[in-house]
Amino acid sequence: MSRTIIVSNRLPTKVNRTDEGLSFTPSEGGLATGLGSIYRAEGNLWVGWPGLVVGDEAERQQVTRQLRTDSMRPVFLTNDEIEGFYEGFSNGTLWPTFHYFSQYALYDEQMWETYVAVNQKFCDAVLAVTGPDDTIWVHDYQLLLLPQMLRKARPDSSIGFFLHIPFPSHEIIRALPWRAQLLEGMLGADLIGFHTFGYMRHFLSSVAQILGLPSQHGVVEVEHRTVLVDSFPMGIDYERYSTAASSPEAQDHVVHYREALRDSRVILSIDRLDYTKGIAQRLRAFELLLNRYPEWCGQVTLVMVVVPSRDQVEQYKALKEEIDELVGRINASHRTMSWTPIQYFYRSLPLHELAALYSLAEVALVTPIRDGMNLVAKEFVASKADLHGVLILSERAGTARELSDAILINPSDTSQLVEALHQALTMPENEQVSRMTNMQALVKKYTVYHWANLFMDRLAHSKDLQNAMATTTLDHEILEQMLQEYTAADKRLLLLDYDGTLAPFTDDPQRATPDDDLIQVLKELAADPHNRVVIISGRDRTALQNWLGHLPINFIAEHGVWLKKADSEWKLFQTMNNEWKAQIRPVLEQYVNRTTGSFIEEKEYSLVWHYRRADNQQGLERARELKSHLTFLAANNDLQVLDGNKVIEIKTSGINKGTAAARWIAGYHPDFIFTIGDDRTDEDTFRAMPPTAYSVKVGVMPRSLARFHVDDTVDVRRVLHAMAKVSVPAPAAETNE
Ligand code: GDG
Repeated sequence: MSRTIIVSNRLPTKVNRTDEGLSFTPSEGGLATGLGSIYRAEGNLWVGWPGLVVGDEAERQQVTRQLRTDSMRPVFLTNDEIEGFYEGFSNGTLWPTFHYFSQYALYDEQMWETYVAVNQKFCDAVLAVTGPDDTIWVHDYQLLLLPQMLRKARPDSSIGFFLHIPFPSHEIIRALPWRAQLLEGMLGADLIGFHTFGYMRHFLSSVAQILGLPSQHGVVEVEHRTVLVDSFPMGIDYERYSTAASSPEAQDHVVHYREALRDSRVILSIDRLDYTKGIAQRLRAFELLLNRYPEWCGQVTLVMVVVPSRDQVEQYKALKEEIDELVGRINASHRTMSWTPIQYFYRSLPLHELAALYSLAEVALVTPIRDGMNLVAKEFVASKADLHGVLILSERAGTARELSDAILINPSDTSQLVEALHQALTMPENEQVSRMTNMQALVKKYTVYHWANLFMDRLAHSKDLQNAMATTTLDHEILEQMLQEYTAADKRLLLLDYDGTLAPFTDDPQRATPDDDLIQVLKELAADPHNRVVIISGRDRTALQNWLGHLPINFIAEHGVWLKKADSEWKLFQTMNNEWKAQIRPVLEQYVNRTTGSFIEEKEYSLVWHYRRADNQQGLERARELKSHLTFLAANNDLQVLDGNKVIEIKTSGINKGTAAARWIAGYHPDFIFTIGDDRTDEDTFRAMPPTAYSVKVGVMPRSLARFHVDDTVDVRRVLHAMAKVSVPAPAAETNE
């Protein structure tokens, strides 16, 4: 049975040492919730560190036993490993670099070595509990090398990777001494996911510039393997937050807070302590608001929750001091007997208290300097049952790409932040409701469950894509097998592409005339009464007629527009039907699901995907991807894909080599098919073939829908001659010669 294994640095349960022994606390994090239904399903597992150094063997066994009851497998780390791998390379090198704080990044070879060793430790732990058919989903920056390590051990496994933090510009990544190894590590996956299109673009650009691997429509070719790269904005468990906010427990807290705050209006700020979150900048903006708009003094309170995090690291200690100082100064200079400007909590709150704050706050101030996504913004939106409330959101949080109805600000622009606060506090109710309605619809639809399902679907798709494009060398053994089938067959169809297949390319296409050897071999093949030789080309019919028209062979010219049988005249190919819509529509729906704001229009002979209302960049990228996806699917369906103004239209009428080849198969009923070609238009032919056909791709890049490949036109001739040799010319043809 194929299982799914989730791997992340931390397990969704934290083990603590207490006076009574070990305690196990389930994590309330978004990832744990979103993946809960996956890792707890029959046979599935979550592999990770339990958050505590456990050296004692008996204790390790206890932890392992306990976690096993909830589908988890611990990876135990030593103090040195936590220092070098987690606090060191992960949080001291990668975290600052990926958040554009390169000035904080440590470049320490020892830490790197520990990072490699711990990734290997995770790899061993995963391999110990998985089989080759299992699907493995690796998470986040602590495990960038793991996909490649797993790939080496399990070349055919389905491996996904998701990065929860930003992927920065190539200019930042290139500063890392280990940049190539890190990118190669990630490329071990079959699917690499990011929160936004921008991160995905940065990654692809780094892969191109650092590793020299180009990409097309988010597909990177790595050693004959395709890796899909895509954006999957992570959502939240909407119900959980909307229910928590209106629960009696949360509402009790609301009453309690309201009493303490009297009539003061609440601006809310919630983060883990981190220099990426812009906490100090936010405090300065609040101070400036009170100075610039003194009418808010006594009227608004900033409720600020800072969750302790990484406080052993130097920058975090310094940040904590800075925040303490700022809060102290602002409170001291503005407070009155009945009003404290900032209510500051340096601790983690239970969910219901957090929900109470979301419910109570009129304004959420989410202004990170950099943030992969930021779930607090989405949780605030989900908590607003009455649709009142304003979200102020940094344009540098991944969420900003989706929540365009928030007041978007540049977190470095304190003055703009002050104006945004003033605007939020004075925003008319109807505007609040209208903005919140749009944001809620989005957060409700694109939940964390939607995110996880989408990722798993795409991972399966990436495997299908790889399998569909794998070819085998047409070696001596296969050739012998083919010749046996050829000899035994009664009605053989040979579909032969011309340029790049029968004839090598020339600088001037008009000079690619057939040589004597080619004419001879075609003649021999055509002379066998069991054979139908069809030249299937993009060339116009005149050239084909002039060069090969004197042979008793058949033609498909201009990619299927013109057809000619050996004994008759040129004819136009034409059909019109709508059966394809049932197949194409689900594909468009998939793109609607993945592209907020896009929609489908159905016309009599066409389907149209509109993306005018989608995020500009994402819309463009998805359009390119959809176009390529449809081109891939549409070929055998008599369709045409048109790239219009913010629309992609698919309509009946396209004719290609595949449709023309299919007509030959339907009319002739061959019991042996050989088809050979070198370019993208020949993929249409390959796609139209039954699985038993000998379809052969010519070229050094062997990825194709064909079953086999040969290197060049010399090989093509070798195969044709071998077939001609075992062909039996018709007696009449012999006497006529
Ligand atoms: C990383 C990326 C990306 C906060 N305070 C309390 C509390 N929280 C919860 C929030 C929210 C979570 O913590 C914070 O999530 P974020 O997304 O805001 O940030 P990171 O922890 O840095 O997460 C980030 C995320 O991964 C997912 O991919 O969005 O960009 O940096 O869920 O509610 N929860 C409780 N008490 C608190 O005091 N119970």
